[in-house]
Amino acid sequence: MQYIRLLQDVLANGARKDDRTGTGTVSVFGRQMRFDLNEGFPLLTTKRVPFKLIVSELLWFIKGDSNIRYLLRHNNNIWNEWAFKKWVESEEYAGPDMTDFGLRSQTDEPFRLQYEEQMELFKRRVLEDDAFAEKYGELGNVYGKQWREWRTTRGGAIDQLQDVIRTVKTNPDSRRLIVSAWNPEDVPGMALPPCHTLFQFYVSEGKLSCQLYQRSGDIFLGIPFNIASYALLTHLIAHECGLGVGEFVHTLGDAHIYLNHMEQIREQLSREPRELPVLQLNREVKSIFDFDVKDISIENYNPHSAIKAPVAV
Ligand code: THF
Repeated sequence: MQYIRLLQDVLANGARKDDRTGTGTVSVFGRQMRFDLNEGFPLLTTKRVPFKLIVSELLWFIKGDSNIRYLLRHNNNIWNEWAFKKWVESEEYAGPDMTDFGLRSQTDEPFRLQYEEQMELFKRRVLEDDAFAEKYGELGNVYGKQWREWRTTRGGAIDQLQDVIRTVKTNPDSRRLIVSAWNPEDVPGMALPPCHTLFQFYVSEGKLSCQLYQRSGDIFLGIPFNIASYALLTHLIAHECGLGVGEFVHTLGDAHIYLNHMEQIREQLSREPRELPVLQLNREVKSIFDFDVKDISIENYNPHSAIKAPVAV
């Protein structure tokens, strides 16, 4: 319901705004959703959201990995475009011109076939060729790196995630339970500076809450993933720390609907939300760093059907 209200809000109050990707958006600034994690797991029911992809992406962040090879091994393709972009813009790439592949593949059918062929070749090479994967599967200092291995000016590294978990255990009343992915020194060299920039934990009456500040949110594709991902992270950390779960508070900066998602949004608005699913964790696993995709599942998830939409690159 909160998500549906956000959609209605943006349609009613949003302004036309152009963006980096050339797609165009309708956007509002500064919104907040709150999800009580005790009322069920916040996975959208007005369209099917691929929960497995959310799990493998989050475990990839938690491992501190920033190479798409891990995602590809889990049949997760949501970060491919970013690595592919670096590859086709490199000196070594000798295939057909892929300039603006994101936009062109939506309108130019012969180009789309070429693009898909090049993307398949790229994926296969990342999976099979170690040296290639190291060079072109790597997204750089994205979430995983900043969470687990923030580089300091003295040449060391900070494991923000490990530190925050330790502090939740030892000093739960702390008001400094923060992980920042926004590293101003790295931002100019990043393909995609972090959208979820900073999150904070809060412990009260034995329950762990989390608030995320997201600077930019793609409401149709990204936000459903982001809500579920941070809700899952909160559950995992609460589990390790022996706490219950409280709320996930989602604060948004530029919250936008891409113009080529409007039809999909209208379809979604015509649907009735259903009962929320329930998260199941393998209780045998104690540390969040030891979870595997098979240890995390969702039950009683009976959503409306999936709705396809192109991702803006
Ligand atoms: N770029 C844009 N334009 N939107 C985003 O949401 C976004 N992300 C990440 C990085 N750049 C972004 C990538 N996250 C999908 C979901 C999350 C993504 C990227 C893509 C997506 O296409 N989801 C489909 C299913 C995909 C599938 O089955 O393979 C869906 O229907 O949900 C924000 O973090």
